[in-house]
Amino acid sequence: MTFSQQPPRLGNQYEDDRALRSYLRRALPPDALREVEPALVEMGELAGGELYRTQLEDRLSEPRLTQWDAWGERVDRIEVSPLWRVAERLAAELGVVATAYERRHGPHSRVHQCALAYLFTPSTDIYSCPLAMTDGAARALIASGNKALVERVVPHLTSRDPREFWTSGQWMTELTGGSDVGLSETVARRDAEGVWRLHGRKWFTSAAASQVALTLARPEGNGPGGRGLALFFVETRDAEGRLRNIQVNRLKDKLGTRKVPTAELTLDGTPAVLVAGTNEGVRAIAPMLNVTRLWNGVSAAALMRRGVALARDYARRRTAFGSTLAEKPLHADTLAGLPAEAEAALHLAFFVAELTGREESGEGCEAGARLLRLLTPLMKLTTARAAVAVASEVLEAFGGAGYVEDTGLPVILRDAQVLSIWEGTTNVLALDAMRAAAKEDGALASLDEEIKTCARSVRDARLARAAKTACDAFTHAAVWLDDARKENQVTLEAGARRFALTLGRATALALLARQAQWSLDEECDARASAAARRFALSGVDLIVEADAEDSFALMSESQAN
Ligand code: MFK
Repeated sequence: MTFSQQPPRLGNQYEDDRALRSYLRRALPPDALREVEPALVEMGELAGGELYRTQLEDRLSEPRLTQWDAWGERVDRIEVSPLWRVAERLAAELGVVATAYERRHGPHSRVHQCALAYLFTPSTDIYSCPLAMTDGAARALIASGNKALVERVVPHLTSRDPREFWTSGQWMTELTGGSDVGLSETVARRDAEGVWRLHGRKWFTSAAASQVALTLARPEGNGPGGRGLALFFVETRDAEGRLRNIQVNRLKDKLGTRKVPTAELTLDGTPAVLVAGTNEGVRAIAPMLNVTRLWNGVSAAALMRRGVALARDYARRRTAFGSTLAEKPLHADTLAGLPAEAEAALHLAFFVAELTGREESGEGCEAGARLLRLLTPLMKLTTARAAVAVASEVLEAFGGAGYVEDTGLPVILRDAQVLSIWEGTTNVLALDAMRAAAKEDGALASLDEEIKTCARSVRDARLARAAKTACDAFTHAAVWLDDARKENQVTLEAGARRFALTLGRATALALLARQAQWSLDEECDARASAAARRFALSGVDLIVEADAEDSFALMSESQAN
């Protein structure tokens, strides 16, 4: 008989997710969990069923830009893929943004919303991008205190009615670069009627098909740098559906996120509304960045979980050398590191969601706000790096099939790769975290206390060793920071990434250990404990005394140095 290989299959992605369900049982009050669970079961069913099937069928379709109509009129119409059209409707109806603003469960609403996003994301080919920016725009507008915009725009961004629902873009990156936003060259001028008009080029505008966008521009006469920029709100089309003095020059040809219509735009007198003052635009857009960074972390955990679910299922079906892959010690050992990373990322991202929810519902405190400011970049960079590594290993777990496009597997790696690039690269966020640690008095001490509190909740002896790894890694990083601050700026900056990753991984481990003890006690389940112990062996303390001079020497390749 000819051998025939079975593809991996997915079940209900909520019901099958032991780590998510266990976390929600611990983190949510029982009545809140009872109320939100039906929506999560529904989303899990869609994600493992209809949406997943549509995703595989829709694999080859990509957004299309039509610049001219048949009669020579410039139209710049972007059509998104069929999967994205379904995703837009479902996202509105199922409240993937709205849940966080309806606040049915007070501070827990963010956790509820992130759980929906976590289930929705892996089956919708990064439709999480426009949703993240929409959520971020709602947050930034609310934080701005601009009553007129809040009343007119936020109800659309947070609507459950697909006919009313708007998504928002986040137009920041220009030709001058995506990290040093203060170099932006787009100029804002007031016309004779007093309307602000934007002139410039935006070089990397994700989800360009959105109805509205938040963007930065320099009011004429302002000084240089981020402080001279202002935050503007743009409605992309007029009542007839024509773009408002915006040209879509082309869509980017990217490695991944191929369903996301990322565009290069020219703004040629685009009317815009000032959101919050004529300067300090970077500060004004920061609430948006923090929300999109939270989505980034939730998406990283979600993509890892998807890869793990597929690789595990396949390992039970695939037979080679006389047994299934799941029965092979080396395969099991290799795969074990992946759920450990995914589970740790889940706890880190959802802890930031908890802190965010507390802030948003007015139940936060100053210490919580400082911790959130420090942990957001740490969480984003830590989970993103893990997602790239896990996605790569997932593909290898399938052998050659993982390298073949119509299995639907390679896209996981390509899409994961963006997570460590957009919304701040690993290095930019490591430096941001370093600045936050210096500026936010007591943030590091609060993080230390959080890690120690988690460790103190652990009683199981083997788990306690894992928790100690987290505490020791934090202490080593803190000692390194003190020494590096005394030494010089070069040492400090050169080590920022190792410092940030050590803090991020130590926090993730401590949170996972706390969950694992709870799971041992309340669920008699040792799997979270196994994940924590495995994670503790997988590089938590990354601090080393690397010589910055060596690094600069290695930058040069020529004979003469
Ligand atoms: C899967 C879902 C994922 C989501 C999809 C998203 C797709 C979107 C695609 C994109 O748009 S990618 C482009 C995103 N771009 C970035 O993330 C920018 C990366 N660069 C940085 O984050 C830089 O650190 C930064 C631009 C902020 C540096 O600019 P500046 O001009 O040097 O600002 P500075 O001096 O650091 O900060 C100015 C003020 O803002 C300071 O406050 P004060 O004026 O009170 O001193 C900062 O403390 C504050 N600030 C900066 N970042 C903050 C913040 N406050 C709170 N939170 C932050 N994150």
